[in-house]
Amino acid sequence: MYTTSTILAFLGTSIIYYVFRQYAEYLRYERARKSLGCPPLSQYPSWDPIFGIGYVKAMLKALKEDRFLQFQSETYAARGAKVWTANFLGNRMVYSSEPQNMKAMSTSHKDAFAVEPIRIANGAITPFTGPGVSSSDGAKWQASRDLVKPYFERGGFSNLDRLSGHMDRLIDKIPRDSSAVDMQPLFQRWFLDTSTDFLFGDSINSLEHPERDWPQRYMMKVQAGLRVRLQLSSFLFLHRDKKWFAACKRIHEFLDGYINKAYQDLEDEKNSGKAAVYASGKPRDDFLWTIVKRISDKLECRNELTAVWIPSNETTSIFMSNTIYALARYPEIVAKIRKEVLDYGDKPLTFEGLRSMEYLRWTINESHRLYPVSLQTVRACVKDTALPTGGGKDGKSPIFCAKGDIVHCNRYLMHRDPDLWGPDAEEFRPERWKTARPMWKFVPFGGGPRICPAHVMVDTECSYAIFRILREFKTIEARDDRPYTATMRVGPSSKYGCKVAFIS
Ligand code: HEM
Ligand SMILES: *[C@@H]1O[C@H](CO)[C@@H](O)[C@H](O)[C@H]1NC(C)=O
Ligand SMILES: CC(=O)N[C@H]1CO[C@H](CO)[C@@H](O)[C@@H]1O
Repeated sequence: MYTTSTILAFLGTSIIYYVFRQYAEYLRYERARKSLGCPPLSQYPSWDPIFGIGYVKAMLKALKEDRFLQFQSETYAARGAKVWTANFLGNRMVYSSEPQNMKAMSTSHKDAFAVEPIRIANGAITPFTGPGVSSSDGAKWQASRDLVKPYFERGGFSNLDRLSGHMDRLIDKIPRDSSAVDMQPLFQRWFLDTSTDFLFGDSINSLEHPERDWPQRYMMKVQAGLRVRLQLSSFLFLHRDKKWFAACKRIHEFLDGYINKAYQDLEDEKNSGKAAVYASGKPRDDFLWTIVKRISDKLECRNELTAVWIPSNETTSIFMSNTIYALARYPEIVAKIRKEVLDYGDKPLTFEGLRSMEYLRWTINESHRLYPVSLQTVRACVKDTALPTGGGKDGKSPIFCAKGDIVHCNRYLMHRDPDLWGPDAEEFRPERWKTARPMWKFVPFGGGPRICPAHVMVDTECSYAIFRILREFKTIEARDDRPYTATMRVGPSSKYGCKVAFIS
């Protein structure tokens, strides 16, 4: 039997040990900070120095009330600083909205930062996927990056033919009688169709068969669970959602169907000496096909596939939906793009043709600026370092990032910062791109060696969609008066969708 006094003695020793360890860690932090010449960071106030419950609760509340974007602006504004720190469940978070820090973290200081510790090492995502291009560092990352690169380069430049059939089906779904339509789910299905086509060489065709979008619905469950798990971090054991594990399994089975077929095609190609083709007779050239030729392990193949598939739902489709949402509110911008579209005439639409439409490209950039699909670049700091700016009273001193800190570079705030864009920063005004030289204050796709490999593809697909829609319709009308309300899934998306009418 334990007596009360042994229990008390045990508790007492644990507390003393804890306090000592915290104190030693504090001294180490302070010494390293001073040796790098960094002033202390502005801090989110908290009554609980151990878990930072106050901050955690404020964030969860904002998420629940669909006020996460406002929460970003407010927490920064309340600190009166572009860099600050907070305790989140015992982890030190560093937040920055300074372009120079985004640049340093992505380029010159990139070796002091990593993604594996926050995505893989703690087991957060491993029930679903292993290391792939978006979740690994170092040599493993480089190998995966090389593997996916040729695919995205080719995909971005030459897929207009492949897009056209899916686009025809999307346009067919738009009412011709000026009645309202919610474009958000249509774009999501369009994107599911194009991405399964590009990734696996076989489209789900959910625009014609809406019930077939189940992989996205399961993926949604998987992603919601992943987000919880990534946030729980050291408290991962609390997450035991059976439905989540079941959803992972369904997605694995879905992907394995394609993977098995690809290995079978490869085998047949070897045996027959004839190149694998699609039902249409065209040679196979999808993403999966390029990777099965280089990876013989099925599981590894699936990891590479999911690493590309994870960022693919709700990115391009939400971006397109946001762009149409904005256009529906600016008829004069629509008129200018439509003029470019009509001036292009009937000649076959090419990648270069799309690139030549200046106003359309300005509009695309303006949409990325105001509605960035990815809010922040997040990395774990793996060795003590100083990022260039945002610290001290004048906000110009370097800032200290200690090993173990989780550093967030916020692009949403940067993209709307009047100090960087002028007083009309919040306005949707494509003309600003006539003179804007964005550099690191505009990084919708990140930058440096880890820049989104799909960035050319995304802009091409979005310009293509707008071109085709505006060749068909004269104007777009908003059919929803509520202000844009972002709800957080992978990134922010419009809570009320994108209800508009197209007028021919
Ligand atoms: C509007 C659409 C999209 C936006 C705004 C976007 C943005 C981003 C951003 C900000 C990053 C992080 C860059 C960094 O860490 O510095 C990223 C990484 C990545 N994105 Fe995208 N993305 C989009 C669509 C896509 C699509 C459609 C795919 C795939 C089909 C994709 C695949 C990836 C991959 C694989 C990475 C990881 C790259 C690496 O770590 O080396 N993205 N994206
Ligand atoms: C759009 O932004 C990119 C940076 O992502 C920039 O390189 C490009 O020049 C901009 N395009 C136009 C037309 O201003
Ligand atoms: C996070 C996520 O998975 N989002 C969407 C994926 O696509 C479907 C539509 O097929 C949406 O309903 C999800 O919200």
